[in-house]
Amino acid sequence: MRPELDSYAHVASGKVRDIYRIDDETLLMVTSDRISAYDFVLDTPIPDKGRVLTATSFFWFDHLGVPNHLAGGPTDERIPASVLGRSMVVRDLPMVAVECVARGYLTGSGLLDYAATGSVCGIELPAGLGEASKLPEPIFTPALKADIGDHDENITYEQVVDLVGGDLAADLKATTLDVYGRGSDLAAQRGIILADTKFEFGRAADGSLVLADEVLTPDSSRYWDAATYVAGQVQPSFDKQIVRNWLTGPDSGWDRHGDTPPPPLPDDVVAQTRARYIEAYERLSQQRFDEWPDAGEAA
Ligand code: Q0T
Repeated sequence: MRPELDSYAHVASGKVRDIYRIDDETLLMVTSDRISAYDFVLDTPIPDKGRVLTATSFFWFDHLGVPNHLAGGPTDERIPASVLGRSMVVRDLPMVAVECVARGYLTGSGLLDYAATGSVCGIELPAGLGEASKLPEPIFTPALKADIGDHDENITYEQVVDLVGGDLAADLKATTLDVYGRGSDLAAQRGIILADTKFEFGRAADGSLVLADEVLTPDSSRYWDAATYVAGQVQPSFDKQIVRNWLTGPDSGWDRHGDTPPPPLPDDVVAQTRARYIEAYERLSQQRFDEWPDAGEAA
């Protein structure tokens, strides 16, 4: 008999994920079907998004071969039937309070910082770069996690050293760039550009780094379709572009710079977006999403 979700104490929630306590050593991370766009969590869920992102994290944890926080598989008996397929059983670890971002391309807050200062997180970049430029080499651009609703704040490597010490800072940078390299290499083989991604790390008892959180999912990463990549312009998001186009197009009646929340999404936008998440998972993992566990099969 699987436990009920309400037998676990709620520990924390993010925009789209919730953490529960299983026991002193173990947490349950549950990913919902909620989607955000333009800094709003939309009222309309994307069916199966939580399962696709969970499948994507499991694939990468398995593929990357670096120590990670998983404490069980996707059908671990501690996972309640109601959240099967969108949950991970993980070791409760002391977390490093630095968001570890790797960027191979310039966009988002990296481009904003570069436009203002010519550097990103203290790393000087060549002149003449622009939106979606490929960087000469991938860079480590750490950030501090902001409160819900705010944006993470980019910091310099020196600030990371001041926060966590030189040994750990060096380990974070090297591991972040190493894992980004493995992820972007595999994605490139599948025709997908991993523009940037964010990792979070815990620490094992011996102080070594443990890859935690979700990994290389569309929510923690920018994925672009290599087939349509053009430097110099904003790239369509592999997963969210259909939602963004509809929200900012004439049919939504919504003003992203106004003060009203976005309207509900039409069914066809939901269905096409669901298909994009599944396509990203299936292309990257070469696995079929319809073989991934779900709540129905535990019932
Ligand atoms: C964490 C202890 O995902 C987060 O918040 C969303 C609700 C960030 N977060 C991670 C932890 C993890 C992980 N992952 C872990 N293995 N051990 N804490 C807490 N917040």
